[in-house]
Amino acid sequence: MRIALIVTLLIIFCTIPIVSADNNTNATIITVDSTNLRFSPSTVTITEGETIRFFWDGQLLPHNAVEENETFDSGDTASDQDYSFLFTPGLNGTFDYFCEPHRSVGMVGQIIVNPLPPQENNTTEDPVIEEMVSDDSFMPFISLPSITAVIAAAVLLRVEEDD
Ligand SMILES: [Cu+2]
Repeated sequence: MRIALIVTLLIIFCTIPIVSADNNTNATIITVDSTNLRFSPSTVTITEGETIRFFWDGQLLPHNAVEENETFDSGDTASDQDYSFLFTPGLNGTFDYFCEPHRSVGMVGQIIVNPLPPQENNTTEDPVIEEMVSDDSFMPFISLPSITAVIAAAVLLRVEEDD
């Protein structure tokens, strides 16, 4: 029965969907380039519902990122920065931002936020919807046959041992 137990555990581990890390990798990162006085990339295009992450560390000069109309503001200048801003659905357009101490030397950037594509009834054109649908179908598709297989394997092994 030890083999059946190992097989069972392996199959259970293999069928656990790996989704936990996905949420944090969705952000578009803006950092500071090697000249120390430019955002990199200085222009990004995203879709509403996505996150921008201002991230840099160990910078020679302290920086921040402030939007022209105060849509976002990373706060005080810092050599180590990790500031995220979510463009919630409905918040779209062109957002110009700058680094306060270095704006005059051209440390500015632009974020273009496209509106979400129009939602049509029951179509899977939207990648977000497609992703959710495939996630939902993933579990029943994989787990039902595998559980059946595990039970079958356990029964077969037990029968063999009894012989
Ligand atoms: Cu700066």
